[in-house]
Amino acid sequence: MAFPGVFTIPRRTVEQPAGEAGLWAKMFDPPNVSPMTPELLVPDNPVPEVMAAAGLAQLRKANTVVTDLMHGDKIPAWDGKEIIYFLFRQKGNDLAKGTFPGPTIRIPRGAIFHAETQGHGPPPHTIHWHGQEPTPMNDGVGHCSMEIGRYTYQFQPNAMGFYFYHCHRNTVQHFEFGLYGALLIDPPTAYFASQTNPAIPIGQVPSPTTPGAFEFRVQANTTAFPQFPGFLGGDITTKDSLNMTVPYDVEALWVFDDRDSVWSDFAPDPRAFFPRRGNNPGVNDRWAPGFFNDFNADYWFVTGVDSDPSVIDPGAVAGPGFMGRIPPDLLIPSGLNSGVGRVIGEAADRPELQTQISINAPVGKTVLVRALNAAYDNVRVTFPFDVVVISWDGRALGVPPFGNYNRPFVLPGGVSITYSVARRMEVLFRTTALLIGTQFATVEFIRNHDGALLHTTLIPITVTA
Ligand SMILES: [Cu+2]
Repeated sequence: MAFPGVFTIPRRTVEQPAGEAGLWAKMFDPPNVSPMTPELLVPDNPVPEVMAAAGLAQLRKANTVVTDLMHGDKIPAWDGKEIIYFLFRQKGNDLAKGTFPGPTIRIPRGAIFHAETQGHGPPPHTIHWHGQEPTPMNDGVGHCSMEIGRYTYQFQPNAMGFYFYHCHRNTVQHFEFGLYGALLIDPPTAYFASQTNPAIPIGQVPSPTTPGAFEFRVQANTTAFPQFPGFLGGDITTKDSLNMTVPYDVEALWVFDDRDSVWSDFAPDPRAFFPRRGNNPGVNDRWAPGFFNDFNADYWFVTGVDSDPSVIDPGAVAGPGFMGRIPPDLLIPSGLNSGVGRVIGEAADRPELQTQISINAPVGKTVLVRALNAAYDNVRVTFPFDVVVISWDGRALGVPPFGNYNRPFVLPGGVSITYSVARRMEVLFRTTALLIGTQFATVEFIRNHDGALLHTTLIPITVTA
């Protein structure tokens, strides 16, 4: 399809210095200085009585991450193909070049959060905190906030939930190249547990039902689903309350992604084909099909792990038409499961406290699956048994202040749910003896413009006696 070209946007591609030519296409009006960080708020906990009780009233920087925004790192895919990534590298991250996806950041609701960032431009980068409500300068939207150099983002999350952070400069490319990570807003008392006992993982809260115990809790209204023990209902309008939360035993993070290796191949030298026609880049050029204006996924991932089709079909090659599978028993290392502080001490060696990708749980556990679509295309997710959808797009269903307008629901086994890029879904299920064995959740990647099924990946769910 040809566009008439009458609706051009008056913008320019900026020439770059020798040696940086064409670094990452579409770099309009790049900044050359970093803005001053506005007046810093103390990264502190808004529950002073809790802090005082813990002897932590003077604690500082507890809710701060230090992160680099990297670009140009190569990671081989399942068949050895080297794909270029943009990556977050957090201080304390064992992997020197950063990780794909970025480390999960957990923040207690209401805590003032700081991200001390350093860009390594060009190209410029930002961090957008999707689903949060920072001030405009801290919102991380390209041209409207920090883009380059050093900057300290700060915000105070007001609602528990499942969010994510990503670069919002040249978003389609930078997000697509992997510059994103999960952002979990835990119950407000999560801070108390992790700061009073380093053996307690970030995110756990003092149990409201079992004195002296600590547990993970997620906001959910499971009034209609008594299979999940420990639910605390009631009025959640009271700040810092654990009402309308339920404990979970196992946490899994599924991040669906796809890559077009042609985009990767041309990223370092987009001028090899840009512009194809015209003489005024960004104004009268006509992009040739098959490059940055035309996304054709040929590699697929779940939480950074290859959906490897060769384990099913040894003759598989990269591209649509093959089914892949991720390995069983995959854990996200604890060091990447908390951007705010680390799981240290004995907790770091306890796999049951770490976030899973493929699921492995004994009978009698509550399993929470957080599933983000970070792919360019839509995904269609199907569980092999009934699950309860407790949140959509990051916020719990059926809880105040909008609980009258929605509610959690059962997604029956074998029935699929489809969602588009940036959307999140959280489900709960309880492991019973009927589920013993290994089953698979299926995730189908659906091409946006025509609904074609491009790739199916299988995620193992193992339940043991
Ligand atoms: Cu970026």
